[in-house]
Order: sequence, then C-alpha cells, then structure tokens
Amino acid sequence: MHFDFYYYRSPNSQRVMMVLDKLNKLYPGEGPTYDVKHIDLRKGDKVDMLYSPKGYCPALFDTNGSRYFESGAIILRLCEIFDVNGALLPLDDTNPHAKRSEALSWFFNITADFAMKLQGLIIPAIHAKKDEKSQVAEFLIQTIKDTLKEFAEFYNDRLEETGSYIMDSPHPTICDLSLMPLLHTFLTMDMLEINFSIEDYEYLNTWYKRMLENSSVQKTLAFK
Ligand SMILES: N[C@@H](CCC(=O)N[C@@H](CS)C(=O)NCC(=O)O)C(=O)O
Repeated sequence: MHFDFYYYRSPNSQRVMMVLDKLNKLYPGEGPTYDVKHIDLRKGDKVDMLYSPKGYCPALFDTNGSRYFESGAIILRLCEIFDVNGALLPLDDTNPHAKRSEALSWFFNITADFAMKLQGLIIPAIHAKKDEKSQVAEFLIQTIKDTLKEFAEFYNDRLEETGSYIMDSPHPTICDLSLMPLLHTFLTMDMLEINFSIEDYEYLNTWYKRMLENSSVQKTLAFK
C-alpha cells in the first residue's frame, strides 16, 4: 500500500516517520511505501482539508482513498496493517514483558497526555515572548519546565523498572518511537531558553543515548 505523507518537521510528524521507516526495516519489501509532501506551517500553509480536516500535519492518504490524521491514530492503523508480528505494538496480552494493554496505555500517555500538555503551553509561551508579555512568558516557561520534570521522573522510574525500553522488550516499540522526537525537541530547542537537561535522570538519559543510535531515529532527525 502506498501513502502520501503530509509532513512538517515537528514531533507529531517525526514519530510517524520513525514508525514508517521502522516498519520497512522490520518487513523488507512488505512495509509501507510513501511520498513525503512538505507542508510549511510557518508560511501558513495547511494540509488540504480533504486529507486532514483541520489542515494539520501529520496526515496520510492511501491508494485506496482512505485518509488518516492524528499521529496516534495513524501509528495504530499502520501497526494494524503492517506490524503483523507485533514487533512495534505487541499483539499478545499475556506476555508479562510486553503486554498489548501496557503498550497502548504508555503510548496514549505520551501522545495524548505528555504531548498535549506541552503543546498547550509552547504556542502561548512563544506568543507571550513575542508580544513582550514577559511575566506571562516567564510563567508559561516555568510551567513547561515543571511539566518536563514531571514526565522525566515518570519515565525514568518506568525505565528503571523495565530495563532498556519503555516496554520490557529487546527493541523499541511505538512507545519509544513516540517519546523520542518529543523529548529530543525539548532538549535541543534553544527558543524560549528552556535549558532542560536529563543528565540527572540516569535511566532516561541512557535510554535517550541508546535511541539516538537507532537508525530510524537518526534518519528521521536528519530529515529536513
Ligand atoms: N494531536 C495531533 C496534533 C497535530 C498538530 O497539532 N499538528 C501541528 C504541527 S505540530 C499543526 O499542523 N499545526 C497547524 C496549525 O496549528 O495551524 C497529532 O498528534 O497529530
């Protein structure tokens, strides 16, 4: 099956790109093929409403005429179609190391809770800074730092419990591939001077370094 992939360089599109790439590595010749359609949101461009009702990225459109929007829904549907062995989203709910119910729960924690909390703060913070409302900007930036700290502690504890990855699996799942672009964006962003570091979170820091070596992560982060 072939897709048009409406992409903007942000964690929501990057997590979809990492999953698309990983599926092709796991299932050579049987994975999803795709053309990337760049959307420059900074210029006010939008995805055609036919493919994404609010014009947001990421969105996918397949050769059968189906559209997919919302990164979480896109990734789950891609796994339903292509991840037949459950390498990225475990199929089995009896395996104590990688239960499907656990994977879905952590996946939604990242894509719905963590991502949305940060997204709700970052845009108002950028506007407050631009409009020189410094007290508002300061408050929002502090709230972003508190939110990052809360999640860093939470994921550090989880990784201490599981070992290498968010699921107790020998390889990254959709949970890791969804957290990585989000965390990486905030760790490398110089806008807003957030200066958040995970050096003190031993397990999360080790996980982050391991994820930076993953070829699908590298390919996506290098993609402009
Ligand atoms: N919850 C959605 C969020 C999608 C979203 O907010 N996309 C942003 C880019 S990161 C966008 O297209 N914004 C366009 C706009 O605000 O006009 C997802 O996970 O896909």
